[in-house]
Amino acid sequence: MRTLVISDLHLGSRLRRDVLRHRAALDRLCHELEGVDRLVLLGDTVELLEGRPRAALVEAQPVLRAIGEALGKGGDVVLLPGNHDHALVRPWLRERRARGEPLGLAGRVPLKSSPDLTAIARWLKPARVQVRYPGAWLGPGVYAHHGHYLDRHLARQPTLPTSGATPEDYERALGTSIAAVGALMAASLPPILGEPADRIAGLIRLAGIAVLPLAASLPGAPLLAPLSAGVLGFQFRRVGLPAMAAVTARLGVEAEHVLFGHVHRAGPHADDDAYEWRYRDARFWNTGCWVYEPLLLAGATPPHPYWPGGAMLLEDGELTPLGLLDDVDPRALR
Ligand SMILES: [Mn+2]
Repeated sequence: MRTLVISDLHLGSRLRRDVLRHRAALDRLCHELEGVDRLVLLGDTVELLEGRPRAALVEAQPVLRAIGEALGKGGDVVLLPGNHDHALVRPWLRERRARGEPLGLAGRVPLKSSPDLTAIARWLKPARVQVRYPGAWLGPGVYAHHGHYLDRHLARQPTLPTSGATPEDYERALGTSIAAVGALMAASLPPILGEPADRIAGLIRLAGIAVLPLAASLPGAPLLAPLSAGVLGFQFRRVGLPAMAAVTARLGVEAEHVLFGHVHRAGPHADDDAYEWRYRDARFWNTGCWVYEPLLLAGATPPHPYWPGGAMLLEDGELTPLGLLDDVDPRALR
């Protein structure tokens, strides 16, 4: 069985950074899906956080239809919401909380638990869709999670228990700190690189993990230096990977491989120290994203950890990182 894992499509992005709206990128993905049995959409599939969820869903629809068709009748989709499409599982989370049912590591979310979830599953036909939250086991010892829980370790909120934690602990106030930091920066910083403030806020949101530790020492500090791929990469290694390791340890995830997205940085990359991508017996893998972010990619050529089109192939328990858009003309991606 061949499983392809992709993350952070951000379909319906207001600034049109989602590369799958472009034919060349969508064709490349669909071509790959023809040889795939199961597609895992590892969170932030639809951009519902930018205040225009209806428009985002309208723009996502043709992309999801194409994906479903490429997978075909025998194909499976495992959809895991992240922080940008968290609204898809919120009604289900509320109901569980009201009933006092614990969330667990890989709950199965009924497709009918929200109208948008029902619609997304319909668009992905004829592929079969299941929704899991907050994570999913993709095979023995292979755990996948969007990765947004790691934000809680960066926000330095003293609300997590000191040892051990449940998904409920992570769900509490999820995302509010990140949103607050983004708004603060957008409001307090002058435009840089000729980019409007909301562009910067968007970038901060997507790279929130890397900027947060710096944000703590702001406000007013120049953002120009932090917003480069090199510094983001450094921040990610210094704080992002340990934070993801902390999440899996606190939740008691016993996996040989942990896949996540969220931070948009594929890895381990050729230049990365593989040792840093391990914690105890687990290896960590980041799928990368499907967003073209000019501020991070100025002058860059693939392979590059922030280049869109990252994917992980899982087959016979082996994981292989792929850069599906590395050979596509960059002009067709923006
Ligand atoms: Mn995310």
